[in-house]
Amino acid sequence: MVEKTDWWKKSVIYQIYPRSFQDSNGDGIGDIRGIISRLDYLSELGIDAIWLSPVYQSPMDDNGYDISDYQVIAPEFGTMEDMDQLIAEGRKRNIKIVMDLVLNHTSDEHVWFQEALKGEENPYHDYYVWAKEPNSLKSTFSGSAWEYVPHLDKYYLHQFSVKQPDLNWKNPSLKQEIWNMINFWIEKGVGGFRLDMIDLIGKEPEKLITADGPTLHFLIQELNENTFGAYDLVTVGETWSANPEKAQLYSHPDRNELSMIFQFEHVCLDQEEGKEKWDLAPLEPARLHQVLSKWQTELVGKGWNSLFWNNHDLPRAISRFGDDRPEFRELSGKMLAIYLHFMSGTPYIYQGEEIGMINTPIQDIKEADDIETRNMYAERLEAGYSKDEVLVSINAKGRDNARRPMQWDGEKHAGFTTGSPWLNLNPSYEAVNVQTALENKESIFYTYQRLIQLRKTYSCLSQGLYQNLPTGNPSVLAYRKYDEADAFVVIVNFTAQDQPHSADLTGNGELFMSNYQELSNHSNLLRPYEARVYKK
Ligand code: TEU
Ligand code: CA
Repeated sequence: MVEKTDWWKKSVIYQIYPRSFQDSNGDGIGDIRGIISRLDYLSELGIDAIWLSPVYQSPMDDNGYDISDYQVIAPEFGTMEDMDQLIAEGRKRNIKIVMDLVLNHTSDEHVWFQEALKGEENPYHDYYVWAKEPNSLKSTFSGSAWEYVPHLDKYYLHQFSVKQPDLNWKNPSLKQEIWNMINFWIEKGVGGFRLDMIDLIGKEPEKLITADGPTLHFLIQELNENTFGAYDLVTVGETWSANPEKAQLYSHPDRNELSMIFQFEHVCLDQEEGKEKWDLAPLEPARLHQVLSKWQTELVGKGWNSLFWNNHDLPRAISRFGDDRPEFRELSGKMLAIYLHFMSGTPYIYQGEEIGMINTPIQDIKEADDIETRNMYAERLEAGYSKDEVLVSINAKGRDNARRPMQWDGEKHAGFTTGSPWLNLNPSYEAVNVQTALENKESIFYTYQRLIQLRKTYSCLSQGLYQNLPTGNPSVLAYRKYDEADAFVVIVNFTAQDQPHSADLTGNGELFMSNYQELSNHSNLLRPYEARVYKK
């Protein structure tokens, strides 16, 4: 048993979507050698680990979240030697590589599923979930969660695309093969794992149970015991169904399950209650603050938070929570960073968030790549929605918004590729790119760089206590963060207008950080998207 240092409690983790980060061979698709070429940039930003979205062999039906071989690198991303070099080059820069594990399902092109199709007597048949008749379970990617196989006269379960058959975690041989695969990656020297849709592996579909099945935590403890539990690794579970009570079950250190989870309550507030993310509703800043405050107070000493605005499935934070008009893009981007990064937990930065990349509206579904978007579009048109209505939803919440190639400089294709990019770039790249950001000391990049540095200087940021502060104005959000050594007050304006707030929130501290260069002499009025941090 290796000594646990909990290094990840003081770390900031950067997520890379490999297809869109940096192409190195001109085929228009990002790859591992491209990532290696950008490690010095990530080192300058100051991050401690990279969460690498899947790079395994895949038919790319869901851009790699449909794995056909967990121990082979997809040729469009490179080779296993490239992967070994990424781990080694990362280590030289104190950057760990956190692999993305998709354990709820495989690709239908995985050899296990190809064997399973051969018949019930095949030893791999019950690696998957079969039924004589479908029930009412729906796929996240539209339609039924059951697909009929004529020559077997039965259905298999797929909670995602038809090409992503669900694995059967009741099968001991399947579990052993998964454990062996994870240990293969641990032996390679990775820094940890992100576990895709891990709250689904205890599924009991015949009872219409998908998330939070009765065996879920037993399966995760068993997984921990047979793989990463003996090492000083970070593990983060993707759990859309989590609330703070469940989060304690996953992340309380005494339970030997995971380091932390991604909860998604704060990114489900700008949709109609009980409906889908596509059914848009205005976000109320006070509601967002109430949710994040709850997560800050209910895990203290009982588990660990992750902190994020973005990932490869979510729209760009500035477009969603801030304001992507040119006059407010940088201001609101810095405000969002400051508001989130003084909170307790492990922050995650999604590629391009640190330079303020924004959403990329489309005018026609032909411009969309993502299977979730394309399936929803067809389903909603079938249900009578107009094209315009559905495109409004896609432009607000579609996953392609996060997958537009990284903007490195103002040259052709923003330096992402010398070929033709697999997905068109956001047109803002001539002004919004890494090179411009590095040259401008007032850019969002340097706000993130400073916040990452502050996390290492003041343990109050990563694990101090949190106290919500009423401001007398629902558009002004504030909290106090403190420990025995330091105390900070963070106060932000979530709107494009001046906003007054109740006097003396600052506990007569000194102004420590702001997203405005010129200081205001109003102690109880915030300018548009103004963020201020006071320190006592
Ligand atoms: O995501 C699970 C998931 O449900 C979201 O992707 C979904 O798109 C939701 O509507 C949020 O936008 C994980 C991966 O992150 C995602 O990329 C995969 O497509 C999915 O699982 C299947 O592996
Ligand atoms: Ca490439």
